[in-house]
Amino acid sequence: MDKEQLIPWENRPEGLREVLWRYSKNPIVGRYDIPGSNSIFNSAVVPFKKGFAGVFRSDNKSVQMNIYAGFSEDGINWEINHEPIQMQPGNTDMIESDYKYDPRVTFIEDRYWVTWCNGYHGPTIGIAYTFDFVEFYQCENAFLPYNRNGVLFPEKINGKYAMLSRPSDNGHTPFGDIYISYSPDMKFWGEHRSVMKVADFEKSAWQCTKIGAGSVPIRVSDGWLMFYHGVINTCRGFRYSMGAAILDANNPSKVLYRSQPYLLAPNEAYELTGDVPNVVFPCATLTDNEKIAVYYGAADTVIALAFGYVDEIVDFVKSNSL
Ligand code: BMA
Repeated sequence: MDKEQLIPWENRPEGLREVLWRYSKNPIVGRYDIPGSNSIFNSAVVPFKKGFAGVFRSDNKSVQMNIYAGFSEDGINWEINHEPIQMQPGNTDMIESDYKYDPRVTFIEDRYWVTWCNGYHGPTIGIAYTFDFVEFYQCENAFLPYNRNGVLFPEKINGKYAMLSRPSDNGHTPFGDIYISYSPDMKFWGEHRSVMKVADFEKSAWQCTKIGAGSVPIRVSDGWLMFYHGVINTCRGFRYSMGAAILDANNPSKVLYRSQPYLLAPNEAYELTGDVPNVVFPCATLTDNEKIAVYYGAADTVIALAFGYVDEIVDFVKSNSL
C-alpha cells in the first residue's frame, strides 16, 4: 500500500485492554445511505488510487440482495453508487445470478477480484474482476451450490489462486467448516482441503456451530492472518462473533494458531439490534502493516469499523490459541 495513504485510525480508548476496539463514530455506513435501501452491511473495501474503493452489500426495500460499488477518500465517508453493479461476461457466458451478497475484494497482480455469495440454484461463490470499479466482468462460479464466504488469498500460492470457502445448505445453515480450493486460471477449482472446523462446545462455544472466512488474509511474519466469524446457536438464535487465525504461509490448509476467545462480539446497540440481532461479520481489513482497520457488518443492518495493531493481534492469537 502507498505509504502516503493513511488507513482510517483512532487510538485505543484509555483504560481499554482489548486487542480490537471500535470506532467511536460507528456505524460508518447507515442502513438508508443508498436511496431505496433497507440495509447496507457485510461489505469489502480496498486501497484504490489515492483513496479507497469498495463493494457493498445492500438489500433494497423488497429485500432483494445486491452489490454496489463505492468510493472514499478516507475509508470512513463513502459515496456508494445508487445502482447495483452490472456484470459483463468475463471468462464465460453470462451466468444466472438470482441475488448477490456478502462480497469480498482482493487485489491480485493486476486487478481487483470480487467474490460473493451468488444465487445460482441456491447460494454458491460468484467471481468477477474489475480494474476500475466501473466495469465488472463476471467469471465462472467457483463451486457447485451450496457454498458461502468465498475469500481469495491476495497472491498465488505455489503458482495457483487459492480461495477459502464454507460449504453450506440452502437456508440458515446449522453447520459449517472452512475449506481451501486452488485454481490455475480462476475458472476451474479443485484440490479442496479442509482448513478449520468448528470448535468444541466445551473449549470455545462462540465458534461451535459454524465458522466462515471473513477478511482477505494478510501476510504477516508468522503466516497468513485472517479474521473469521464464529457462530453459536443460542435459545434466541445464532450469535455471530469475530475471531482470528494464522495459517501456514506456504500451505494455508494448516492452521498454526486460532483464537480461543473471540476478538469482538456483539455488544454495542448497533450490533445487538437490527434486522438480525447479535451479528458482527468481518468482510475486509485495511492495513499499513502496523495498524489494521477491520470492516464488519453489524446486525445485518449497517457497517462498522474496529481497529487494532497487527503485532498485538498476532501475539494475542498465538498466546490464546485453541
Ligand atoms: C449468514 C449470511 C450473512 C448474514 C448472517 C447473519 O448466513 O446470510 O449475510 O450476515 O447469516 O444473519
